[in-house]
Amino acid sequence: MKAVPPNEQRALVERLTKACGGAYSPETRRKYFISGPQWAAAYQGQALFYAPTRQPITYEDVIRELGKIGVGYWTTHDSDVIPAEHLGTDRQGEIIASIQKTLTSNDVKCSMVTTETFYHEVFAAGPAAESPEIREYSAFRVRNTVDIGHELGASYAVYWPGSLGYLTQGAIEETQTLKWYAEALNAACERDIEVAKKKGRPTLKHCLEAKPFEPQAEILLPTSDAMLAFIASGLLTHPEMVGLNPEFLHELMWGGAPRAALARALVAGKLWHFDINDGYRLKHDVDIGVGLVNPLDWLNTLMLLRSHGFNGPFNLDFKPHRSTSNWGVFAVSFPTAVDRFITLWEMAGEALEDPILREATDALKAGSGVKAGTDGKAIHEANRELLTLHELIAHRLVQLLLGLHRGRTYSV
Ligand code: GLT
Ligand code: MN
Ligand code: MN
Repeated sequence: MKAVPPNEQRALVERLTKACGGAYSPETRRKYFISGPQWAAAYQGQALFYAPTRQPITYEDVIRELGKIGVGYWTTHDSDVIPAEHLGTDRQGEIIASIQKTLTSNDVKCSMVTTETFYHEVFAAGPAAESPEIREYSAFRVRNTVDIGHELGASYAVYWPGSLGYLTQGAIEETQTLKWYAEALNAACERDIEVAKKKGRPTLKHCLEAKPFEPQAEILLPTSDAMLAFIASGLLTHPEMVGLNPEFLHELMWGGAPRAALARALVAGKLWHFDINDGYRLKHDVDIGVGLVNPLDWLNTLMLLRSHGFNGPFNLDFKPHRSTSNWGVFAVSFPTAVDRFITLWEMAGEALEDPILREATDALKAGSGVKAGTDGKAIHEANRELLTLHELIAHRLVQLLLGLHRGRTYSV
């Protein structure tokens, strides 16, 4: 193939993206509760061993481009859009007003706000450090985020305490640190009740997000299950206002099954918000676009969510590849991520209606009808042929994923 000079590269990427087919219209995309994070779109490709590969972009750029693609919701950290030194000042009010204008003119809504409690140097020892003035600052930050959320019309607040932990143990006392962390969440909930009342709005849904490691080596609340225990621990003054924002990859990172983790959140009534992405088990937080690594796991996960009536928010918490250009972030990363999600979501709906899967799962639940009392061996014998359906169900799901159920085969 001939070399592709710089001025012809976009046209090539565009032509091949189109040739992939399977794209939804912006109107169709807007029918789903899918949100685009400011930090994902503005991510410059940097990491511990990586220099940035993309130029900074603004919230105006992100909101405008999300609107064009058909991502109807936008999410942000406080400090993604307001420099830390302006938080809580008049300048914050001006920035919020300008964001609101940008959102309105692009027909995008702010669905969720979150507080950055990991990047700023004040959080070197985490948001619940020993020093009372650090903890007072954390409380200020989460309360202020609640204010921002109400100003922007959000319904959700997310907390990712990735710096609540340590590199080496012994310096902090874990039970005390957890109590201090709860105090920050209590401060956020109490402020929320006040502001919601004043504004005549419902209170926000406060959602905890777990990640097993990064940036701290050892994390005090490393999994969604640890978060559930924390919510029920008695340390929160308003546990009914606090639920979960699980992230698909964060469950894989500790070796968990995302679908089973979500099931535990569902039975606790705490699945409120969901970060969608993909990646590898027992590795670091690569935040790859949804469905690019584990589409079968995703299909299964969405079947569970659909059958329990969870319709979002689905937050596109992924990092466009470092090799993707600023232009490519909105021409390829976001639209293809949204479209893979919608395809998997619709496929999950079809799978729930699939007559073969239906009959197989119903038959398994009906059992053999043989009354064998307490004779385990006889019970097993009576169900023996029925249980073969487990493997057939797995085959059928792969068929649906690969389109084999529509007669797709490969000739040899
Ligand atoms: C950070 C983290 C994400 C969280 C974000 C919310 S920040 O990028 O890795 O998983 O959802 O604070
Ligand atoms: Mn996340
Ligand atoms: Mn992640």
